[in-house]
Amino acid sequence: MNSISRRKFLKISGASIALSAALSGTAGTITKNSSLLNGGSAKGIQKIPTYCDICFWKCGAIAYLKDGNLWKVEGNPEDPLSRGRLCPRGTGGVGAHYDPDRLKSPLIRKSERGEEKWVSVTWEEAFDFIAVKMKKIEKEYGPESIALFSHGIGGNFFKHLIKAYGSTNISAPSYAQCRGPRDTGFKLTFGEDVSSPERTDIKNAGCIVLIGSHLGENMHNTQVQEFAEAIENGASVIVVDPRFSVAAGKAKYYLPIKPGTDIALLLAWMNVIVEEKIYDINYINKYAFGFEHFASYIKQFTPEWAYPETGIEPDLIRKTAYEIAKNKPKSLIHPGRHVTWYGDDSQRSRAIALLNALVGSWGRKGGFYFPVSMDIPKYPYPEYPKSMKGKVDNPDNKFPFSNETITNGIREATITGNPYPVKGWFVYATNLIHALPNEEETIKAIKNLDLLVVIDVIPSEIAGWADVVLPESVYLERYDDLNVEWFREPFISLRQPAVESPHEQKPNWWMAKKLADKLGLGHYFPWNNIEEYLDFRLKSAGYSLEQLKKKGIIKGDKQPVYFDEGVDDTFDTPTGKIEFYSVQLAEAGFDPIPHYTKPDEPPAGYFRLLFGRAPVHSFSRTQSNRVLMDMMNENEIWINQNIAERYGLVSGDYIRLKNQDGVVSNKIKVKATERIRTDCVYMVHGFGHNSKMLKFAKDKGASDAQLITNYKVDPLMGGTGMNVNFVTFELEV
Ligand SMILES: Nc1nc2c(c(=O)[nH]1)N[C@H]1C(S)=C(S)[C@@H](COP(=O)(O)OP(=O)(O)OC[C@H]3O[C@@H](n4cnc5c(=O)[nH]c(N)nc54)[C@H](O)[C@@H]3O)O[C@H]1N2
Ligand SMILES: Nc1nc2c(c(=O)[nH]1)N[C@H]1C(S)=C(S)[C@@H](COP(=O)(O)OP(=O)(O)OC[C@H]3O[C@@H](n4cnc5c(=O)[nH]c(N)nc54)[C@H](O)[C@@H]3O)O[C@H]1N2
Ligand code: SF4
Ligand SMILES: [Mo]
Repeated sequence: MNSISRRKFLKISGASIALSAALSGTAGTITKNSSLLNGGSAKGIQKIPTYCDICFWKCGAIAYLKDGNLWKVEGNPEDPLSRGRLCPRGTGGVGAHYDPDRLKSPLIRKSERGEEKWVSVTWEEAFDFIAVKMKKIEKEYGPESIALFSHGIGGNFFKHLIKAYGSTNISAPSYAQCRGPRDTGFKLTFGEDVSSPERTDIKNAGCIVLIGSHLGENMHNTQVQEFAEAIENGASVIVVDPRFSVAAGKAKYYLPIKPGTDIALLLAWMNVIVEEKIYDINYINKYAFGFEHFASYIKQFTPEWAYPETGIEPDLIRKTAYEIAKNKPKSLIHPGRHVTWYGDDSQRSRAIALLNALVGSWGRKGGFYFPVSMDIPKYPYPEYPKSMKGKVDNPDNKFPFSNETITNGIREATITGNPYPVKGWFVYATNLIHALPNEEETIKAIKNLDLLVVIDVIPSEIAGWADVVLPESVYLERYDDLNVEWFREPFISLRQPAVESPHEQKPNWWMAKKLADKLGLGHYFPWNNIEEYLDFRLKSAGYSLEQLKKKGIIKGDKQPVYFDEGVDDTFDTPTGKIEFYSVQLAEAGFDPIPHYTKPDEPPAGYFRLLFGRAPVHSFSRTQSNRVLMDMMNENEIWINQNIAERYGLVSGDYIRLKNQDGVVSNKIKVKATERIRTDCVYMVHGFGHNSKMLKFAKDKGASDAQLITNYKVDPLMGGTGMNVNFVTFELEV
């Protein structure tokens, strides 16, 4: 870790300790009972290993209790993902437990949907209400008419419940609004996707190319640590981003690309590498299918051709192509993660996959390793009922290369009733109002429902639309399913409670089990409590819960992860090779080799709206966390300095943004900067809450989601490209 980020980490842990100390002084007024679970005495320091849930990376953590009160959370040194260090968000995790705006008891709606008027009910009443509605929906429409949206491992028991009920309509925005096109592009090329945590061997790379993926603001912990390590070891970094990101500050080459033109750059890079025969010739001879075809196609896409498209000078395109080729095979063109940008995202991801193939990085040290895991059997549940109707999200296989359920497909079916009606939604740990593009469509779908159940920890916007809200214990207060990780070394980790929930909140497994009983599905939850479930799974692999509780981690034996170490070098594609030419794409009517289309230009006076992450926040889930808000309590709109001057704006002014469809944002603070191109603006995602019950987070900053009324659907897999909205400035606030 470089010195700047190390300082930042220290500053942040200092801040959270101070704040949590202050909070624990008043803990009695905030929480019913913060007392120690895993020991008798409430005196002194207790350490309880668990794993983090401020995002879904699942870093191993240690929760510290001081005199029975939650004090701080640090990295678990035993854990291969955190390597003893949490990111700033994970360190601020204590704020989730102490948040005074938390949901406290189950709620049932008492007026119109979305008005946020509730009666507080008992768990029994809430489950009775839900079960009656579910049975009615099942009788009228069939069990498939209940869908589940769920993000993160906490959703596992609800997934099990919904499958037991007879529906496979289960989806998360982490697919069609996030990594879906990347998975499709890589699978079409190599026969496998890059999974999560990504199989990127960042720490061993000699050259790292970041296309958008803004590591350092995107704080996926292991990747950021490995990125710092690679830089210390002298790796050269190439950053392609319309905005000078934190990562760009570490780059040898920074390419301020015109938004939406990355495919042109990728084609030009591949043109140089192929024409000058600086690719990995042995690797290509051994593994490639359709290379000749590809090589003749790529001839036309010279750096001179790409220059007017991308704004990147031919000389710089050549220099960076040489840099990428020179470091082969330790040249890692990062696949990105949030890649739903312009609707041609699977093809852009395929171009990234092909560039990696040219330099032979797939399966090689410093490129992409093959992740391994421990073999922990699943719980032997009874078989799920078979659905005759199948899934609702992708009628007639409209998106032939989708590998998971498409959130927006379920939403569309809920609006249209095709291919069959969807009448009930369960929403677990995903704030669909902020996560799906076009809020109006989401609300339209919700209005067609007979039942909306939201399981959350705070009164999020989606909870505001619910019929029933179920308050969950935060991750520091509960067990979850085992994390059987796929990584460069095999390990399992445990989430276990460090403190009790302060009010009526309950863990997901308990809710799913109770509801199963009400629905006559108790036999799908044959264990009495989650400890019994976890212990059963662990014992069937020769371990025990007692053993895992001690350190929170059990590691397996080292296994080969590169081709050189003996990993099977076959590819699960139709040809068994790396597909430079894809017959299956051609047969389905798509470009067999990635093709570039010009992005739409912003209308006069408008700027393309770009968005991304801030190091101290996760999505729209941390703006009520007082520790993290202490570090950043609103977002800003990045505007190019010259553009700002033209509008008479200086940093610190407040404006509103108006998009192409006339939607106007909350007021947002201006950041006038040279660090962004003149044709786009940038803001951090997740702010601008409007739920009335989010007393603290409400109206702090503006919401990108609200302005994303337009989206372009990826024809291969149904993902929603969201970087296709334009905004202008309203100076009167
Ligand atoms: N702190 C923090 N870290 C997180 C998360 C979080 O919420 N908070 N979320 C996690 C999750 S789930 C994900 S998916 C990742 C997302 O993180 P990434 O995958 O890194 O997200 P991107 O959308 O690739 O990155 C946004 C960057 O892309 C740039 N960009 C926008 N348009 C273009 C373009 O047309 N071309 C190019 N080359 N660049 C462009 C933007 O300027 C911005 O710098 O972050 C993960 N890490
Ligand atoms: N406009 C826009 N849309 C996006 C993105 C973007 O950058 N901009 N990013 C996309 C990406 S990359 C992704 S991965 C998705 C992420 O999408 P989501 O995962 O849906 O992210 P959030 O909007 O933060 O919703 C998380 C919800 O979970 C709740 N929650 C937090 N902890 C718990 C818990 O312990 N239990 C329960 N039950 N609930 C909990 C939070 O309060 C919040 O309401 O969004 C996608 N959509
Ligand atoms: S990356 Fe940060 S927020 Fe995500 S799990 Fe790890 S420590 Fe927690
Ligand atoms: Mo994501």
